[in-house]
Amino acid sequence: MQCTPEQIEQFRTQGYVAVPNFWNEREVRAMQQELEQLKQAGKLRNVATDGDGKTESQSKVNLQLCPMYPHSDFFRAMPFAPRVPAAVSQLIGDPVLLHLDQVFLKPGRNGEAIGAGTNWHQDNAYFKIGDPLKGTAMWTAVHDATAANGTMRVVPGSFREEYEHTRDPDSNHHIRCYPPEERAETIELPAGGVLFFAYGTAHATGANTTERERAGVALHFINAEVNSEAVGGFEPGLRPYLSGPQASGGFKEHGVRVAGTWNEEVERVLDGGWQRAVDG
Ligand SMILES: O=C(O)CCC(=O)C(=O)O
Repeated sequence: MQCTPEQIEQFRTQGYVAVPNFWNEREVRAMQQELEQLKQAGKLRNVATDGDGKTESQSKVNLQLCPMYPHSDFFRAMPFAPRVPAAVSQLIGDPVLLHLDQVFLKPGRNGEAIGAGTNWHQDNAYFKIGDPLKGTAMWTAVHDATAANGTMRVVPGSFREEYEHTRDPDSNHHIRCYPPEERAETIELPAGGVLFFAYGTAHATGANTTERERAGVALHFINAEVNSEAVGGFEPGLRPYLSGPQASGGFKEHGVRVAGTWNEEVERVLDGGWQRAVDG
């Protein structure tokens, strides 16, 4: 996987770049199957609240699992798929570390209940690195992501600005900001497409107004230069090096070699082997 010079330029000047067809059809199907198993195992929690930041909403549902890797060997392997560090290192430079993994799933409309979006924020309001282009999220559309089902919106160039964040009353733990929404772009992506956006890029997702669920897997990466500054995410010793001389294929951080297992994991999940991956 190589980003084109135009894609790299867009990331550096606008703070985001969309790459359709990043994952193939088998990989997408395996993601959907593994998520279904995690959902059925009760691992995803509704983080949407009724406007007080505390009371779990019965009418809005924003299901989140963070982190994912302790619950799924499949999702643990995803950032080690060779095209991931290859693309990320072109955007933020080597060495690349995985900083956090999580999933947000918005169920389809079900009676009164609706899949809820995640309000505007800059990831750097959590992570606080000095150069907001030295960290990037890689958001994978696990299902086709459209305006109607609340796909990602971003404010181009917003990594140059720092917005004030306050507690998000619609979530039990998030913070939010109020960026200039009139500048926002809506990023529609077919399933398997990814959106890279820098830690400083203001972004939000909307409500899912369709009948079908929609999920996004968000992997966050930093350049090793900012490892000691970055707060939140995995504890520093548990942030796997994915490139550079300290990369051990996950052995140092996970105690097992994870690099090289992605294709096997995809086939295992497609064969119905989820029981070995989901704990508890
Ligand atoms: O998928 C979503 O709803 C939000 C994802 C997100 O905001 C993030 O990864 O920072």
